[in-house]
Amino acid sequence: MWHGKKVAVIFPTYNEKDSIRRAILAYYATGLVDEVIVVNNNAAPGTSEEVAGTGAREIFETKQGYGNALLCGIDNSDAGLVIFSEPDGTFSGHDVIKLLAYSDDVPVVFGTRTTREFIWQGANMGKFLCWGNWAVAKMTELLFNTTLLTDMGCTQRLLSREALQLIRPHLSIGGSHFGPQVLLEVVQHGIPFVEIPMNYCARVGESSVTGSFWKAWKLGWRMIFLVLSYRFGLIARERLRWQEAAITPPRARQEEAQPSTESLAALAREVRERADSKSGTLLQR
Ligand SMILES: Nc1nc2c(ncn2[C@@H]2O[C@H](COP(=O)(O)OP(=O)(O)OP(=O)(O)O)[C@@H](O)[C@H]2O)c(=O)[nH]1
Ligand SMILES: [Mg+2]
Repeated sequence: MWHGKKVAVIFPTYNEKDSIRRAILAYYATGLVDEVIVVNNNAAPGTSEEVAGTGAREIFETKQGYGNALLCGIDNSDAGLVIFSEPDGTFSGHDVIKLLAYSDDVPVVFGTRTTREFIWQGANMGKFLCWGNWAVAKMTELLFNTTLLTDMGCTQRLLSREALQLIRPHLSIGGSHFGPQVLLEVVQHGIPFVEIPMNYCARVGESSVTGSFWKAWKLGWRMIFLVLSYRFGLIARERLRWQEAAITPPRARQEEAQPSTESLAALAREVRERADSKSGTLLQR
């Protein structure tokens, strides 16, 4: 739970049998996650056995692809805050609190894996992937004149239910470039967002997408083509913009909940008094 909102994590799974159990437990161990939804996308044999007993809810999507798996998870969740992630050991449950902290201010929080201090040894984030993701993100930022972006391919992110409801009818990509489509729909709907660094670790097991140079190269060009298609209206659709949808943004809700100066002063006094009495007790000892 986060400020009265249910928190769900969606883990699509295809080839993460050896890491999924640990990932689920790590996210639950934060004490902030109410539900982990595992979307079994014709996953490796033995995956269900690893999920059993962790408390996660396993659902099945037979249509192959990262996007299809995520869409199935979204449609089967009623949480107020939904975190997309991967159970391959690359992301850390520790970052859940960072995503949630920013969700107080914005309805969408994207992760970035291009901050040097957060890239761990053995992570699949060499120069080609790092600069490639950065370049496509910068291209998007410039073409849409939007908020700072530094990673087009980070799959750990948080979306509020309101943001998801707005963009859901527009999400159509079943494959790996579903992630960039979510980002572009958020931008096109004018939904406020921020991008924050995520810890990025070595993958457990074989990567089936960005582990191969040529697959990553192809995905890169597909992302560029997608960005250009959005920018030049090839995917023109009527969209209800965030502001027109009259959804109370989280920041406004925060402002409403701002305590008065008087009550803040009383609180500060109380904290000071408590600190004074505590140090008095220590001195007496
Ligand atoms: N390859 C593949 N992945 C799928 C499929 N359905 C869901 N996924 C999920 O998509 C995510 C990305 O696949 P990975 O093999 O981790 O690819 P990767 O090379 O690590 O790619 P990135 O995580 O984007 O860097 C994983 O969480 C998979 O579980 C599918 O049909 N094929
Ligand atoms: Mg991965």
